[in-house]
Amino acid sequence: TATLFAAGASATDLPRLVERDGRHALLVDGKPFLILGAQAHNSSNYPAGLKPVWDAANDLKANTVLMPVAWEQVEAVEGRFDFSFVDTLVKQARQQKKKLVILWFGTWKNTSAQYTPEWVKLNPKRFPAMLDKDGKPSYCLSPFGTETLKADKKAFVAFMTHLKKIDATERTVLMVQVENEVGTYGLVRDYGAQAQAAFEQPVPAAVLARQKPKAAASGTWREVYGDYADEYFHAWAIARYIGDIAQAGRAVYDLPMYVNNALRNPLEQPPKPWNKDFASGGPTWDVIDIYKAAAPAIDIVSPDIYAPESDQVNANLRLFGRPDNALWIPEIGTKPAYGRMLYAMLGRGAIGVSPFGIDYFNYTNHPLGATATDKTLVEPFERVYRMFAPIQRQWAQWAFDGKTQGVGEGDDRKPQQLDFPGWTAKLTYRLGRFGEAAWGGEFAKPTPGTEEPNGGAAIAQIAPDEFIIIGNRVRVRMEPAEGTKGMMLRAEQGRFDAQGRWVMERVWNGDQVDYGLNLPAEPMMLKVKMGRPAQ
Ligand code: N0T
Repeated sequence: TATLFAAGASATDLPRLVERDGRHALLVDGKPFLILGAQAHNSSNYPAGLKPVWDAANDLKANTVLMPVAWEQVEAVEGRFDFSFVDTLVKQARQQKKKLVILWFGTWKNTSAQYTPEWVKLNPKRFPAMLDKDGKPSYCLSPFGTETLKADKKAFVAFMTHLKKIDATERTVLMVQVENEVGTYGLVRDYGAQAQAAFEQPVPAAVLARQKPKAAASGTWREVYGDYADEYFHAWAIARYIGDIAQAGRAVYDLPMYVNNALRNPLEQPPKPWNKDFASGGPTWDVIDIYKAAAPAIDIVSPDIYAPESDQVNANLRLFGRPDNALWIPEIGTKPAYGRMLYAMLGRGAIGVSPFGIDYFNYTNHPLGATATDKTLVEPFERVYRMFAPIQRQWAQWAFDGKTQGVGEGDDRKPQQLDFPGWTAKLTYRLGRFGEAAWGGEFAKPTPGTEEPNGGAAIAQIAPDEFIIIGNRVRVRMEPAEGTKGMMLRAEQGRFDAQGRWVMERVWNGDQVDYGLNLPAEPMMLKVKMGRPAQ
């Protein structure tokens, strides 16, 4: 793999996404990069809002900050652009040694028009809303508003042009999110004249080729997709709109671009037709193919995870991480329960993750996130970031090579298993030093501190018989794959130094390895050597 990125890669190469064997990497300076992100609160996109963001991001040990830039802020007066905040943001990010992901809050922010400039808000004739069946305007701007599209695109292109001007040599900005959590609540699609006319047209071939027809192989949206026609059509209309904006921006400055999604329930299988239960037309997992077909300039459809139940989180990781869609989690709630799920995300080869509201601004989005606005806010995430930060590039490379896996403790507290070529990792939770329930008394009781699930591990197979294990509050037992013989030979606790060399701090044996590797409350990094007896 050393040669893979050698050709032509230099420090000023554009960040870009690559795929190999169904796995993904974000290449920065030609090498895989792991985004250990921190997303600011929504209204922190002003110079005075930045310090509490840097402070929190630094406490978290994040390498990247996700920050909105709003249409209302850069084009308050039509045609007059002001990118002074972008200048301040990029300059301070460099001082703070942080990369940036910029979120373009334009036509839609959580589906609404609240971030559009006043001249857009006050001119519904020129910038029309979606209409319901009775012709009543919705709160949501229509994806068929040709003037809206033109105006948003013009502002976005101006923004990307500016970004190129200030960042083409340093590349502080890694990616751009186009709009935020799009779709429409309460209305399945636009019933305006233009929308209706398009709805009655045949489904475009590009969509047919990707999104499996349900009723007929071709025809109108209703004919092909039956009860799903309205929401699929709306997804197509919005995706096309965003894809158009993204494409125009990339023509100027070709950064990776993505959309984020306020999720539908991933456990509803098969997904039922829309019933006001999520934002119709948003990039939910079941319409990823429509987004791919209608918005080829969008690289990734990504989940914003605000349901902390482990089966919800795992289902979303499975549904959004695909050979044609890199796993990238631009938002997770800051409730401590999400902390352990970072092991699952990074183990599964995500290009990155970012808790939302890593910001000491005096505001909390509880119950989506934590109530804390001080250092305790970042602790559940810092604990894991701390372990990955020193090996971020190495981990991204291992993940891209398919060598990593990971899990967070399930809400059911049950054992889990990760299968690697030749070896199996068995993970158990809530165990004390011995975990021998049969001995009774204290032995039968779970370890204090494990009342709530808070364990997990991420494991990389760095050689056929060698593993790096990062985890906490878990017992990891490495075993030979079924039908083979083998054993653990040596477990070293340690770390990698700045040159990427392993520094052994102690050898684990005795109590620390009885019944398995007993990873304590605070995360540890172990290098484990396995072996097979001579035949
Ligand atoms: C998020 C954030 C911010 C199971 C909420 C989450 C951010 C946006 N929206 O603080 O507004 O800009 O992307 C929506 C969560 C839906 C509720 C799910 C309950």
